[in-house]
Parts: sequence; structure tokens; C-alpha cells
Amino acid sequence: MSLERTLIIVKPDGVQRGLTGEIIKRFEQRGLKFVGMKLMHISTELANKHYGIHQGKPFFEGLVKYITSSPVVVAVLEGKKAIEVVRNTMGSTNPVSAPLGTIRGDLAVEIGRNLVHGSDSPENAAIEINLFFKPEELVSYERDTDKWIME
Ligand code: DAT
Ligand code: MG
Repeated sequence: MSLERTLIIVKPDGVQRGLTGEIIKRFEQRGLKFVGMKLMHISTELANKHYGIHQGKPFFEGLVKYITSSPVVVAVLEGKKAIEVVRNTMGSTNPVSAPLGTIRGDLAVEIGRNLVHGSDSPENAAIEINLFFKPEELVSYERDTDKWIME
């Protein structure tokens, strides 16, 4: 089974609340491998591209304002079924109905402050990784623990 790569963002509320380590830890402990990571302030232009699919929806302006309001930590994660594993680790979009044990279910209460982004399909993962990272910013490497995480 081939490996997938996906983009995650610890959103401004995650960084401001000091939850970056907690959120990163959950993906790391799940067994996913970090192949890129950086702190950045998302520009309005980049936010419009990243959330382009939501343009025209009533929450779009607030969403762009929120994601550009303060720095974020963006990362690329690699693993088998990484996209689905990340989405399940995050929990559903609205934290109110996200199961306990997920990042949003444990740490958030509102859809507009849901702490974390994760790509929702292989196609969008490729687009989003390309939006946020240059190829040379991604690092391929072997982990000795991989054989204890994946068959
Ligand atoms: P997700 O972040 O789970 O992939 P999404 O891609 O549908 O969810 O939406 C992107 C973000 O937009 C989401 O994290 C929070 C916000 N959002 C989505 N639907 C919303 C709604 N109905 N009201 C307010 N904010 C919403
Ligand atoms: Mg989404």
C-alpha cells in the first residue's frame, strides 16, 4: 500500500492557546511522519486560494479573517491512508459533535474556532501541499520505528 501525504494547519487559535504541541503530538503518536513543518502568517491572498471552495458562503469572510488573524503552524504528514487518519484524528468540522478522543472533540467548542485543518482528499492534499510548501522544504527520510507502525 502506497504512502499518502497530507497538509495540516494548527490554526491561529491553536497557536494562541498554546496547543501546538498537543495537536502535533496527537498526529505524531498516531504514527504519522512529519516531512515538513513551519510557522507562518497566512496572507489574505493565500487564504483566499486555500479556502477558495468556500467563496460565496456566509461564513467565508469570517473564515479568512480568522485564518489570517495570527500565525499558524503548517505541516505535511506522511503515512498509509494519511488523509483519512488525519481527518479521523481531527474529528468532525463542528466540535460540538466531534467525538471525545479527537482533537476538536477534546479541545474545541465552536465551528469557527476548530483549531486544526486537514486535507480532505488526495487531490486537495496535493494542491494544498503545493500552495504552502516548496518541494525543497519537504524532507524524505527513514524512521527506524516505521516497521513497528506499519506492516
Ligand atoms: P473542515 O475544516 O472540517 O475540512 P470545511 O472544509 O467544510 O471543514 O470548512 C472549512 C472551515 O470553514 C471549517 O473548518 C470551519 C469553517 N466552516 C465550515 N462550515 C461552516 C459553517 N457552516 N459555519 C461556520 N463556519 C464553517
Ligand atoms: Mg476542509
